[in-house]
Parts: sequence; structure tokens; C-alpha cells
Amino acid sequence: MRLYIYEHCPFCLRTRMIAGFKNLPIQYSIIMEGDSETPIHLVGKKVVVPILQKSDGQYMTESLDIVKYLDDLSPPYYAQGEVNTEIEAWIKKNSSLIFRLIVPRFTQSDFKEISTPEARQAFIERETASFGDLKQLYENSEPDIHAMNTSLTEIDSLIEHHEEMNITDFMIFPWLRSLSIVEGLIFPSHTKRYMNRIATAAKVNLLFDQAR
Ligand SMILES: N[C@@H](CCC(=O)N[C@@H](CS)C(=O)NCC(=O)O)C(=O)O
Repeated sequence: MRLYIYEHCPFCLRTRMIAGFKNLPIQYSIIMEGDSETPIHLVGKKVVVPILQKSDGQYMTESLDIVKYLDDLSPPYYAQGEVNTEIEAWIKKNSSLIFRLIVPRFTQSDFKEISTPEARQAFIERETASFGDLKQLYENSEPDIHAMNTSLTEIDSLIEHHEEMNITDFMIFPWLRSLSIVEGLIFPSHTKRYMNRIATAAKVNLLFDQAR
């Protein structure tokens, strides 16, 4: 099987998590930003990543569908149960704040999908179309960092009481991993421990070393 991803993409991370937890023999292909030809070649139209090529050669999109499909292949299972409603509500409440913080930083960072000037420019243009002037967003981050630090203290007690691994982890961890690229955020102790534990089990990197 093969997963087509972007390294920065929080939705792709869900699929990398399940592959890592289960030690699945999956190959990765990083699609370059601005490359619409590869997905068109694979699935006949411009679709977003992640894309899974299954063993039977068929393609599948939508991160949560891919997670469920890979989880259901064999035990042990990781992505079962219901999403913790309080954690889900926290994500919903904070999602635009999270995007405002992570997007301008992603565009400045080192990911394979933006390792050429053309790809980085394509990424900047794609995100500018959704979020406006990224330089301004980055330079005016201070109030958002302050607000996010307050929000992180709220998620910490929810994470403290979230013990069993289930579908909730696929919802929250990718956002926390994304936020690890934001310099000035203070991750409370339960959250920090959780991030390290899941990153290790999933064999994915956190982004603290690229924080800006
Ligand atoms: N609902 C989709 C969302 C995936 C998604 O938004 N992927 C973004 C990257 S984070 C993408 O590929 N964007 C490329 C584009 O819009 O051209 C999923 O969960 O798989």
C-alpha cells in the first residue's frame, strides 16, 4: 500500500498515525505543493491529500475513512469508539485560532512538499487565498499566542482524563503536533507528555525543532 501525503498536513497525519501504531508496511509518497497532475493521474481528478493506494490498486481519499479502513484490516485496533465530545468541542472552538497560528509558519518551514521555490510559492498562494496576507498574520501572532496558551490549559485537563487510545487521538493529536511549530506556546505537562507518547507510538515527528 502507498500513502500520498504532505508532511505538514494534519489530515495526512491521521493516516500516518494509524500506519505507525499498527506497523503497517506502507510506502509514502510526498506530493509537491502545486502538483495537481499526480492526483489527477492517480484518481482522475484534483483531490486533496491524503490518498491511499490499497493493495488491490484502488484509491481511497478522506483521512478518517482511510484510518478506519487501515484499522479494520487486523487487530489490535486503535481507532474505535466515539470521539470525546469535550475534546471535539475544544477543537471546534479553537480551529480558526489554530489555523491562524500554524499556516504562516508552515509556509516558512522545511517540509519536503515545499522543498523547491516553485512548490513553496504554490503553497503560499494556496494558503493566501484562504487566510489572506500570511506575513501580516505571522507578525500579528502575539494575541493569538496568548489566547492559545489559555486554550492549552483547558485541553490539558481533558487530556489528563483521556486514557485509552481511541478515535479521539486521531482528532486531537494532529492539531497539537501542528501547534508544536509555534514558538511561544506553553504546552502544559499532561499535554506535553501526551504529545511525546503519541508521536513515539505513531513514529511521527513533532515540530518543536522548527518552531518560529
Ligand atoms: N477532508 C479531507 C481534508 C484534507 C485536506 O484538506 N488536505 C489538504 C492539505 S492539509 C490538501 O490536500 N489541500 C490541497 C489543495 O487544496 O489543493 C481529509 O480529511 O482527508
